[in-house]
Amino acid sequence: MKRLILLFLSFTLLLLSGCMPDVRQTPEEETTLITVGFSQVGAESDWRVANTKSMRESLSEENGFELLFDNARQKQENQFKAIRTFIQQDVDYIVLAPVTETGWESVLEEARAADIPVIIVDRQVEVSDPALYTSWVGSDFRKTADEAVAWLAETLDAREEPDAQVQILHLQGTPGSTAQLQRSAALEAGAARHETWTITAQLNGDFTQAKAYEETRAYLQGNPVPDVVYCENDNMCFGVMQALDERGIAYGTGGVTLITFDAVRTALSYCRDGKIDLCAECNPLHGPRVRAIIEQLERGETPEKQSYVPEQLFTAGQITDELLESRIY
Ligand code: GYE
Repeated sequence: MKRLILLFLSFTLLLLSGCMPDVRQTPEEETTLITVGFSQVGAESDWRVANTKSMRESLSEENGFELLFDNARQKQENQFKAIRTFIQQDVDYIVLAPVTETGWESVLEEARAADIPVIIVDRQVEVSDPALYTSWVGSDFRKTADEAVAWLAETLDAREEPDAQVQILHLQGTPGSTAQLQRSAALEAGAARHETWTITAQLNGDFTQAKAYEETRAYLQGNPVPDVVYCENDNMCFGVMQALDERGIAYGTGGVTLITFDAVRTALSYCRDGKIDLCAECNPLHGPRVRAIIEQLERGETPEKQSYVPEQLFTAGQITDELLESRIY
């Protein structure tokens, strides 16, 4: 493995050459930085921006790392390019936040052949040989989404007419990403269990506000107002709110029920104000966890193969000023 070695040789040379005759010669010092290539999905959402910040802060020079960062702009081929560049640069570790689950075998084989450990963050990779990556850290997407769907079932049951038909509009994230697959599967399973629930449409908002707004706007032009909108992330929920606002359709308390994932501060504050009904948390602060994994590997220890971050659901009553102030994303 390569290390970026900063020898204070030039300093010593200056001393020897007599340029700084009054400064006493220090023993030769060595600073070793661990080089990490990080292939990030993009900057599509507030969650993603917070995730990038967390990674940059943890894998900083101060903490002993040299971070090579690549923004793939939500394209897998850009991630392939970035990883191959990291391999050429002979980095010590590769961190990959994969855009989708499939298609990683070859490039991960190349990293393995170069003897570079790969740590996966956030979404998962589907590979035949799990030894192709060292460790994964992220959310239990299915568990949190099942909890959100259970909340919806309870909320609908508590309505005056629990047997009324429920029309659900479903805003999906990037197709084939773990966050999309598992959040979608939870809702689909919920709909299969409840005869009264109908998913009226599944719109691809690609986890962005702009796309969700466009899709919802077009949908509302030709369809009845849904009872529930299930948004697979906060930014798509903001896009939905924009489209509903434009048509003067009420949402939140007394209007269309809005469910969203991530629970970034802006979404939590809408939730506290009764505009969003449920925020299902997804924690983006993976930087310290990735740093800890690398440090374990440096010590020759074996990190957990998979580690999940703890998360919870929020409704208005649970959102205090202190929570909003202390929320760093
Ligand atoms: O929910 C969304 C982001 O993969 C958990 O990606 C992540 C998702 C997150 O764009 O906001």
